[in-house]
Amino acid sequence: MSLIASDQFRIVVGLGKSGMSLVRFLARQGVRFAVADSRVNPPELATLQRDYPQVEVRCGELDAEFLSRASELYVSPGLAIATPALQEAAKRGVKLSGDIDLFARHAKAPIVAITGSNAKSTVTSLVGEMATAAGKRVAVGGNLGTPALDLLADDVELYVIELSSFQLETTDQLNAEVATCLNVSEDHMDRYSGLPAYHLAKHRIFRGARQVVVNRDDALSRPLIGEGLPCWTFGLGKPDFKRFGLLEEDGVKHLAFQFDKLLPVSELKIRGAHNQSNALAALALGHAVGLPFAPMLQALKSFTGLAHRCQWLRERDGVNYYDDSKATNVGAALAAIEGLGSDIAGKLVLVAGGDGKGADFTALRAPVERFCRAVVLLGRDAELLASALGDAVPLLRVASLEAAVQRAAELAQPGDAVLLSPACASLDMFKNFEERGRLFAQAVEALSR
Ligand code: UMA
Ligand code: ADP
Repeated sequence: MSLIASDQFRIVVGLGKSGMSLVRFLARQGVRFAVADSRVNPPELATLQRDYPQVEVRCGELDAEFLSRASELYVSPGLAIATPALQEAAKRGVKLSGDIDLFARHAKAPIVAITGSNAKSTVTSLVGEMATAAGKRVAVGGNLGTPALDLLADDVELYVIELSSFQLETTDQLNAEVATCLNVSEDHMDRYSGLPAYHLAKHRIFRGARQVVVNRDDALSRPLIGEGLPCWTFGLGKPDFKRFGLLEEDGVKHLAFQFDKLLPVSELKIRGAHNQSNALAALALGHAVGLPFAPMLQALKSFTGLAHRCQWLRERDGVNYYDDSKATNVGAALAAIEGLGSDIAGKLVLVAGGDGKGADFTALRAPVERFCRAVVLLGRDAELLASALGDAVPLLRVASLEAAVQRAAELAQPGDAVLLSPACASLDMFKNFEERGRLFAQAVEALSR
């Protein structure tokens, strides 16, 4: 049975991955709808015209008059709800909603909901692997991989969903079985008025949640709403009742719950303190939905990490090369610089820069001074980064990733690591962070043996 009234007219705004998943969903429900996109040639236009030729689609500048004919707009996450045509329609009484709200209303199995400025994809994938190891029929997606509406199926036993602040802005009520905001640091400042607005959007994840998971090391992860809900916490300190943490015995650190050791951290294949925190977050979420410890620990032991997240590429002349292209904000780059920097004998040669999304780079100065031999800068906001880093270490400017790798290889000494961790989005020079990471890896591979 459909939970949306079929007598009203709706418009899907945006024809990318989310828009196309909405089209498929609404068509299945037999709802009347049209599609609009502000781009002249949106990515899924050909697919829509091939599979749904009867659906009206309007491309190019959004028309408030047209949008106001709908009872509800399903707005894609890439489009800010502050967009004037959307605001005009809202003023005329049109409801602004999104794919996640529809997903939440139609999902029949419990939802594990994960947001945060960083570590979302790693923790989402880990919980997915844990549920699979526990024999659950699990569907994993959202901001990561498959759009949420495409995951809906009757035989799914558990949904593990990564959510961005953009998706949460249009979500009224998620009703997750367990929700977490892993951490909050500055990101997407080109879309929000400041950190408080971004923080508020992220915390919509707790609306209707039955349990919450909180990061003890980040006060901004504590729910603004939902006081009194069952709460599990994780952090790098000692655990306690209902707490996941690290216990040290005879110099060996263990992931632990309450008063019990679970696994020596040396058995994790993902490195660095930030990844120990990620492992603890995944354990807390899995535990909240009743996954047994044995399969969860098995999954943790075999998880090698996702591509482009501090991914080891090769060793050459005693120098290791790492691709952390997914570090698209300052918080992520900080975690990588500190995590890897304190793990190696030598120093880091950092490759950074790109589209800074309005971020303040000042926080990078101290860790760069402590852990880096030099920084190779590229991309649109290279000069902004340069002025934030000042004279902490030598700074070099290059015009391409190939040149960056070449210069970094010349500067690095045995025992050092060359780390691509840009602290910026990739879109000024590349299609996406994956392409940036791939080209970096190719340039590293092309260095002489
Ligand atoms: N756009 C327009 N006009 C429109 C609609 C979109 O110009 O009318 C532009 C947007 O400004 C944006 C681009 O098109 O630059 C893509 O936007 P979209 O909403 O069509 O994106 P989708 O293809 O639907 O992909 C989205 C997520 N993208 C964004 O939020 C920008 C994908 O996350 C997600 O995987 C997908 O839905 C399925 O759920 C990607 C992402 O970069 C990985 N997310 C950001 C992040 O992780 O930091 C939030
Ligand atoms: P997201 O999906 O939120 O972007 P990912 O799991 O893809 O998160 O990781 C993105 C980047 O964030 C990684 O490349 C790494 O540099 C950084 N990172 C990973 N875990 C953490 C953490 N716990 N705290 C801060 N930064 C992290």
